[in-house]
Amino acid sequence: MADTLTPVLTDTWDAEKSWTLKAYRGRGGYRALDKALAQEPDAIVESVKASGLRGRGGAGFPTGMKWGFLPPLEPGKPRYLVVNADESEPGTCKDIPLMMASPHTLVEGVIISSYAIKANTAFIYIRGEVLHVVRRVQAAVREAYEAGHLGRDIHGSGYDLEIIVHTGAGAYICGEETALLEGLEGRRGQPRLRPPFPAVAGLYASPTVINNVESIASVPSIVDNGGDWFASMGTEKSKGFGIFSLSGHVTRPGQYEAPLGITLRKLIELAGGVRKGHELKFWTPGGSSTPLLTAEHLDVPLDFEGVAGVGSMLGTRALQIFDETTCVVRAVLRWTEFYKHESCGKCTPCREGTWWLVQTLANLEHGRGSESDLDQLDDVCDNILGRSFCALGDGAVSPITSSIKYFKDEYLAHLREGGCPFDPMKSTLFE
Ligand code: L3W
Ligand code: SF4
Repeated sequence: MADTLTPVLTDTWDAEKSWTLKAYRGRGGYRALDKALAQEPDAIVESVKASGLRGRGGAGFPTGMKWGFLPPLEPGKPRYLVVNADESEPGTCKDIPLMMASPHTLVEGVIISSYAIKANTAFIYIRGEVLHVVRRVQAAVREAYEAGHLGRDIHGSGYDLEIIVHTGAGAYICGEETALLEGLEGRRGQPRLRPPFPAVAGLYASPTVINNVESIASVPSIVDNGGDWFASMGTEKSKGFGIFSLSGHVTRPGQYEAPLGITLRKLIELAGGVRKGHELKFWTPGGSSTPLLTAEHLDVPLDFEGVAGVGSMLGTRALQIFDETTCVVRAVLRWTEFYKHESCGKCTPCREGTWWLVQTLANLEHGRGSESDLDQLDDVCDNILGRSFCALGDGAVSPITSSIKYFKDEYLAHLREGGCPFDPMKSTLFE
């Protein structure tokens, strides 16, 4: 059982000026790039396949396999690499700290990955609100150009690469890969029909690999240490390490990098425990789009299979911890308001359904509920789940259906007591 931290990506986050090229080189940065450029691109794809790395953006799709889906090179059809740095899943806080503390890990990952998939242009799509992150990544890209790590004839290898840092306009849906591509092409961010998947027809209808920041940032360590090294950590089908972001009612919230398969019990222990005098009530394994779990799931291995086995998803490893002072209906209402606001409006079940979900939950929370509300929640969730155009709709119903599964009594108490039975003065969560 994995029970220790494995700081690889987070190792030097606390070092002085960790984000500079000088600091990055001082700890061996851009060494992996030399190793990569000395190999054939396909050999790097094989190493990434051998590592077992699975996408760190939520879905866990095998990275090497995704790279392998690219069709053969064709004249006039460039290949692109796009980094999804649109982190905005509620509770997810790993890509932004990574880009702030160690942007060159991402830049080096982009260069190696672009070389591996034979792309000469790469985009880093960062959500527009985090201007400090945009500036930090832009500065790292500039430094990399000046040092000859980017541009023409990188390290004398004959390989050319341009990186373009693009800022989004702050829509959660642009984290969905095809909506992101629409945004990059200058259109309104709404999902496209898949297939074709981006690997076949992505940016400007060309073959495109889209990966999450953490996935791409993991590539230099794989090239430097070998695919077997990465695969020696984690579990049978969920290899390697990942950044778990703990937030909410723990003593020391923050990012904890550990092998996949570690348990929440262990992570909470490493984070100094649930805040003093309180106990765990519920938590999300991978942000609010993944069904809630409870204290009975403290020993579930946090890998793709373990979490799926108890009816949830590992997602982005955004562990939001809630103690017994939290009203589950209120927390779920807050998340549902987010989904309603972020629904792109393209399909009816999500656009209309999230509106109805907010109304019904708000009625329950604020003492306007009626006996039919639970059935109505059930019915609307049923009409969204599996009937929406993209994963946002499915994600929106996850906190509702799972909270009713584990905390139906609390919903009924809202009806019985004519509103929220929790004393808001005791809860610090929503201050
Ligand atoms: C080629 C095929 N490529 C699949 C590729 C596909 C994509 C990747 C995964 O949603 C989840 C979502 C959120 N040929 C392919 C193929 N691919 N089959 O593999 O695809 P998919 O459809 O499984 O997932 P997705 O659309 O990438 C991601 C959940 O993650 N999530 C994350 C949210 C985070 C944010 C954020 O912070 N911005 O949105 C949390 O749980 O709900 O279920 O690349 O092209 N045959
Ligand atoms: Fe847009 Fe929601 Fe439909 Fe996705 S599910 S396409 S976000 S309306």
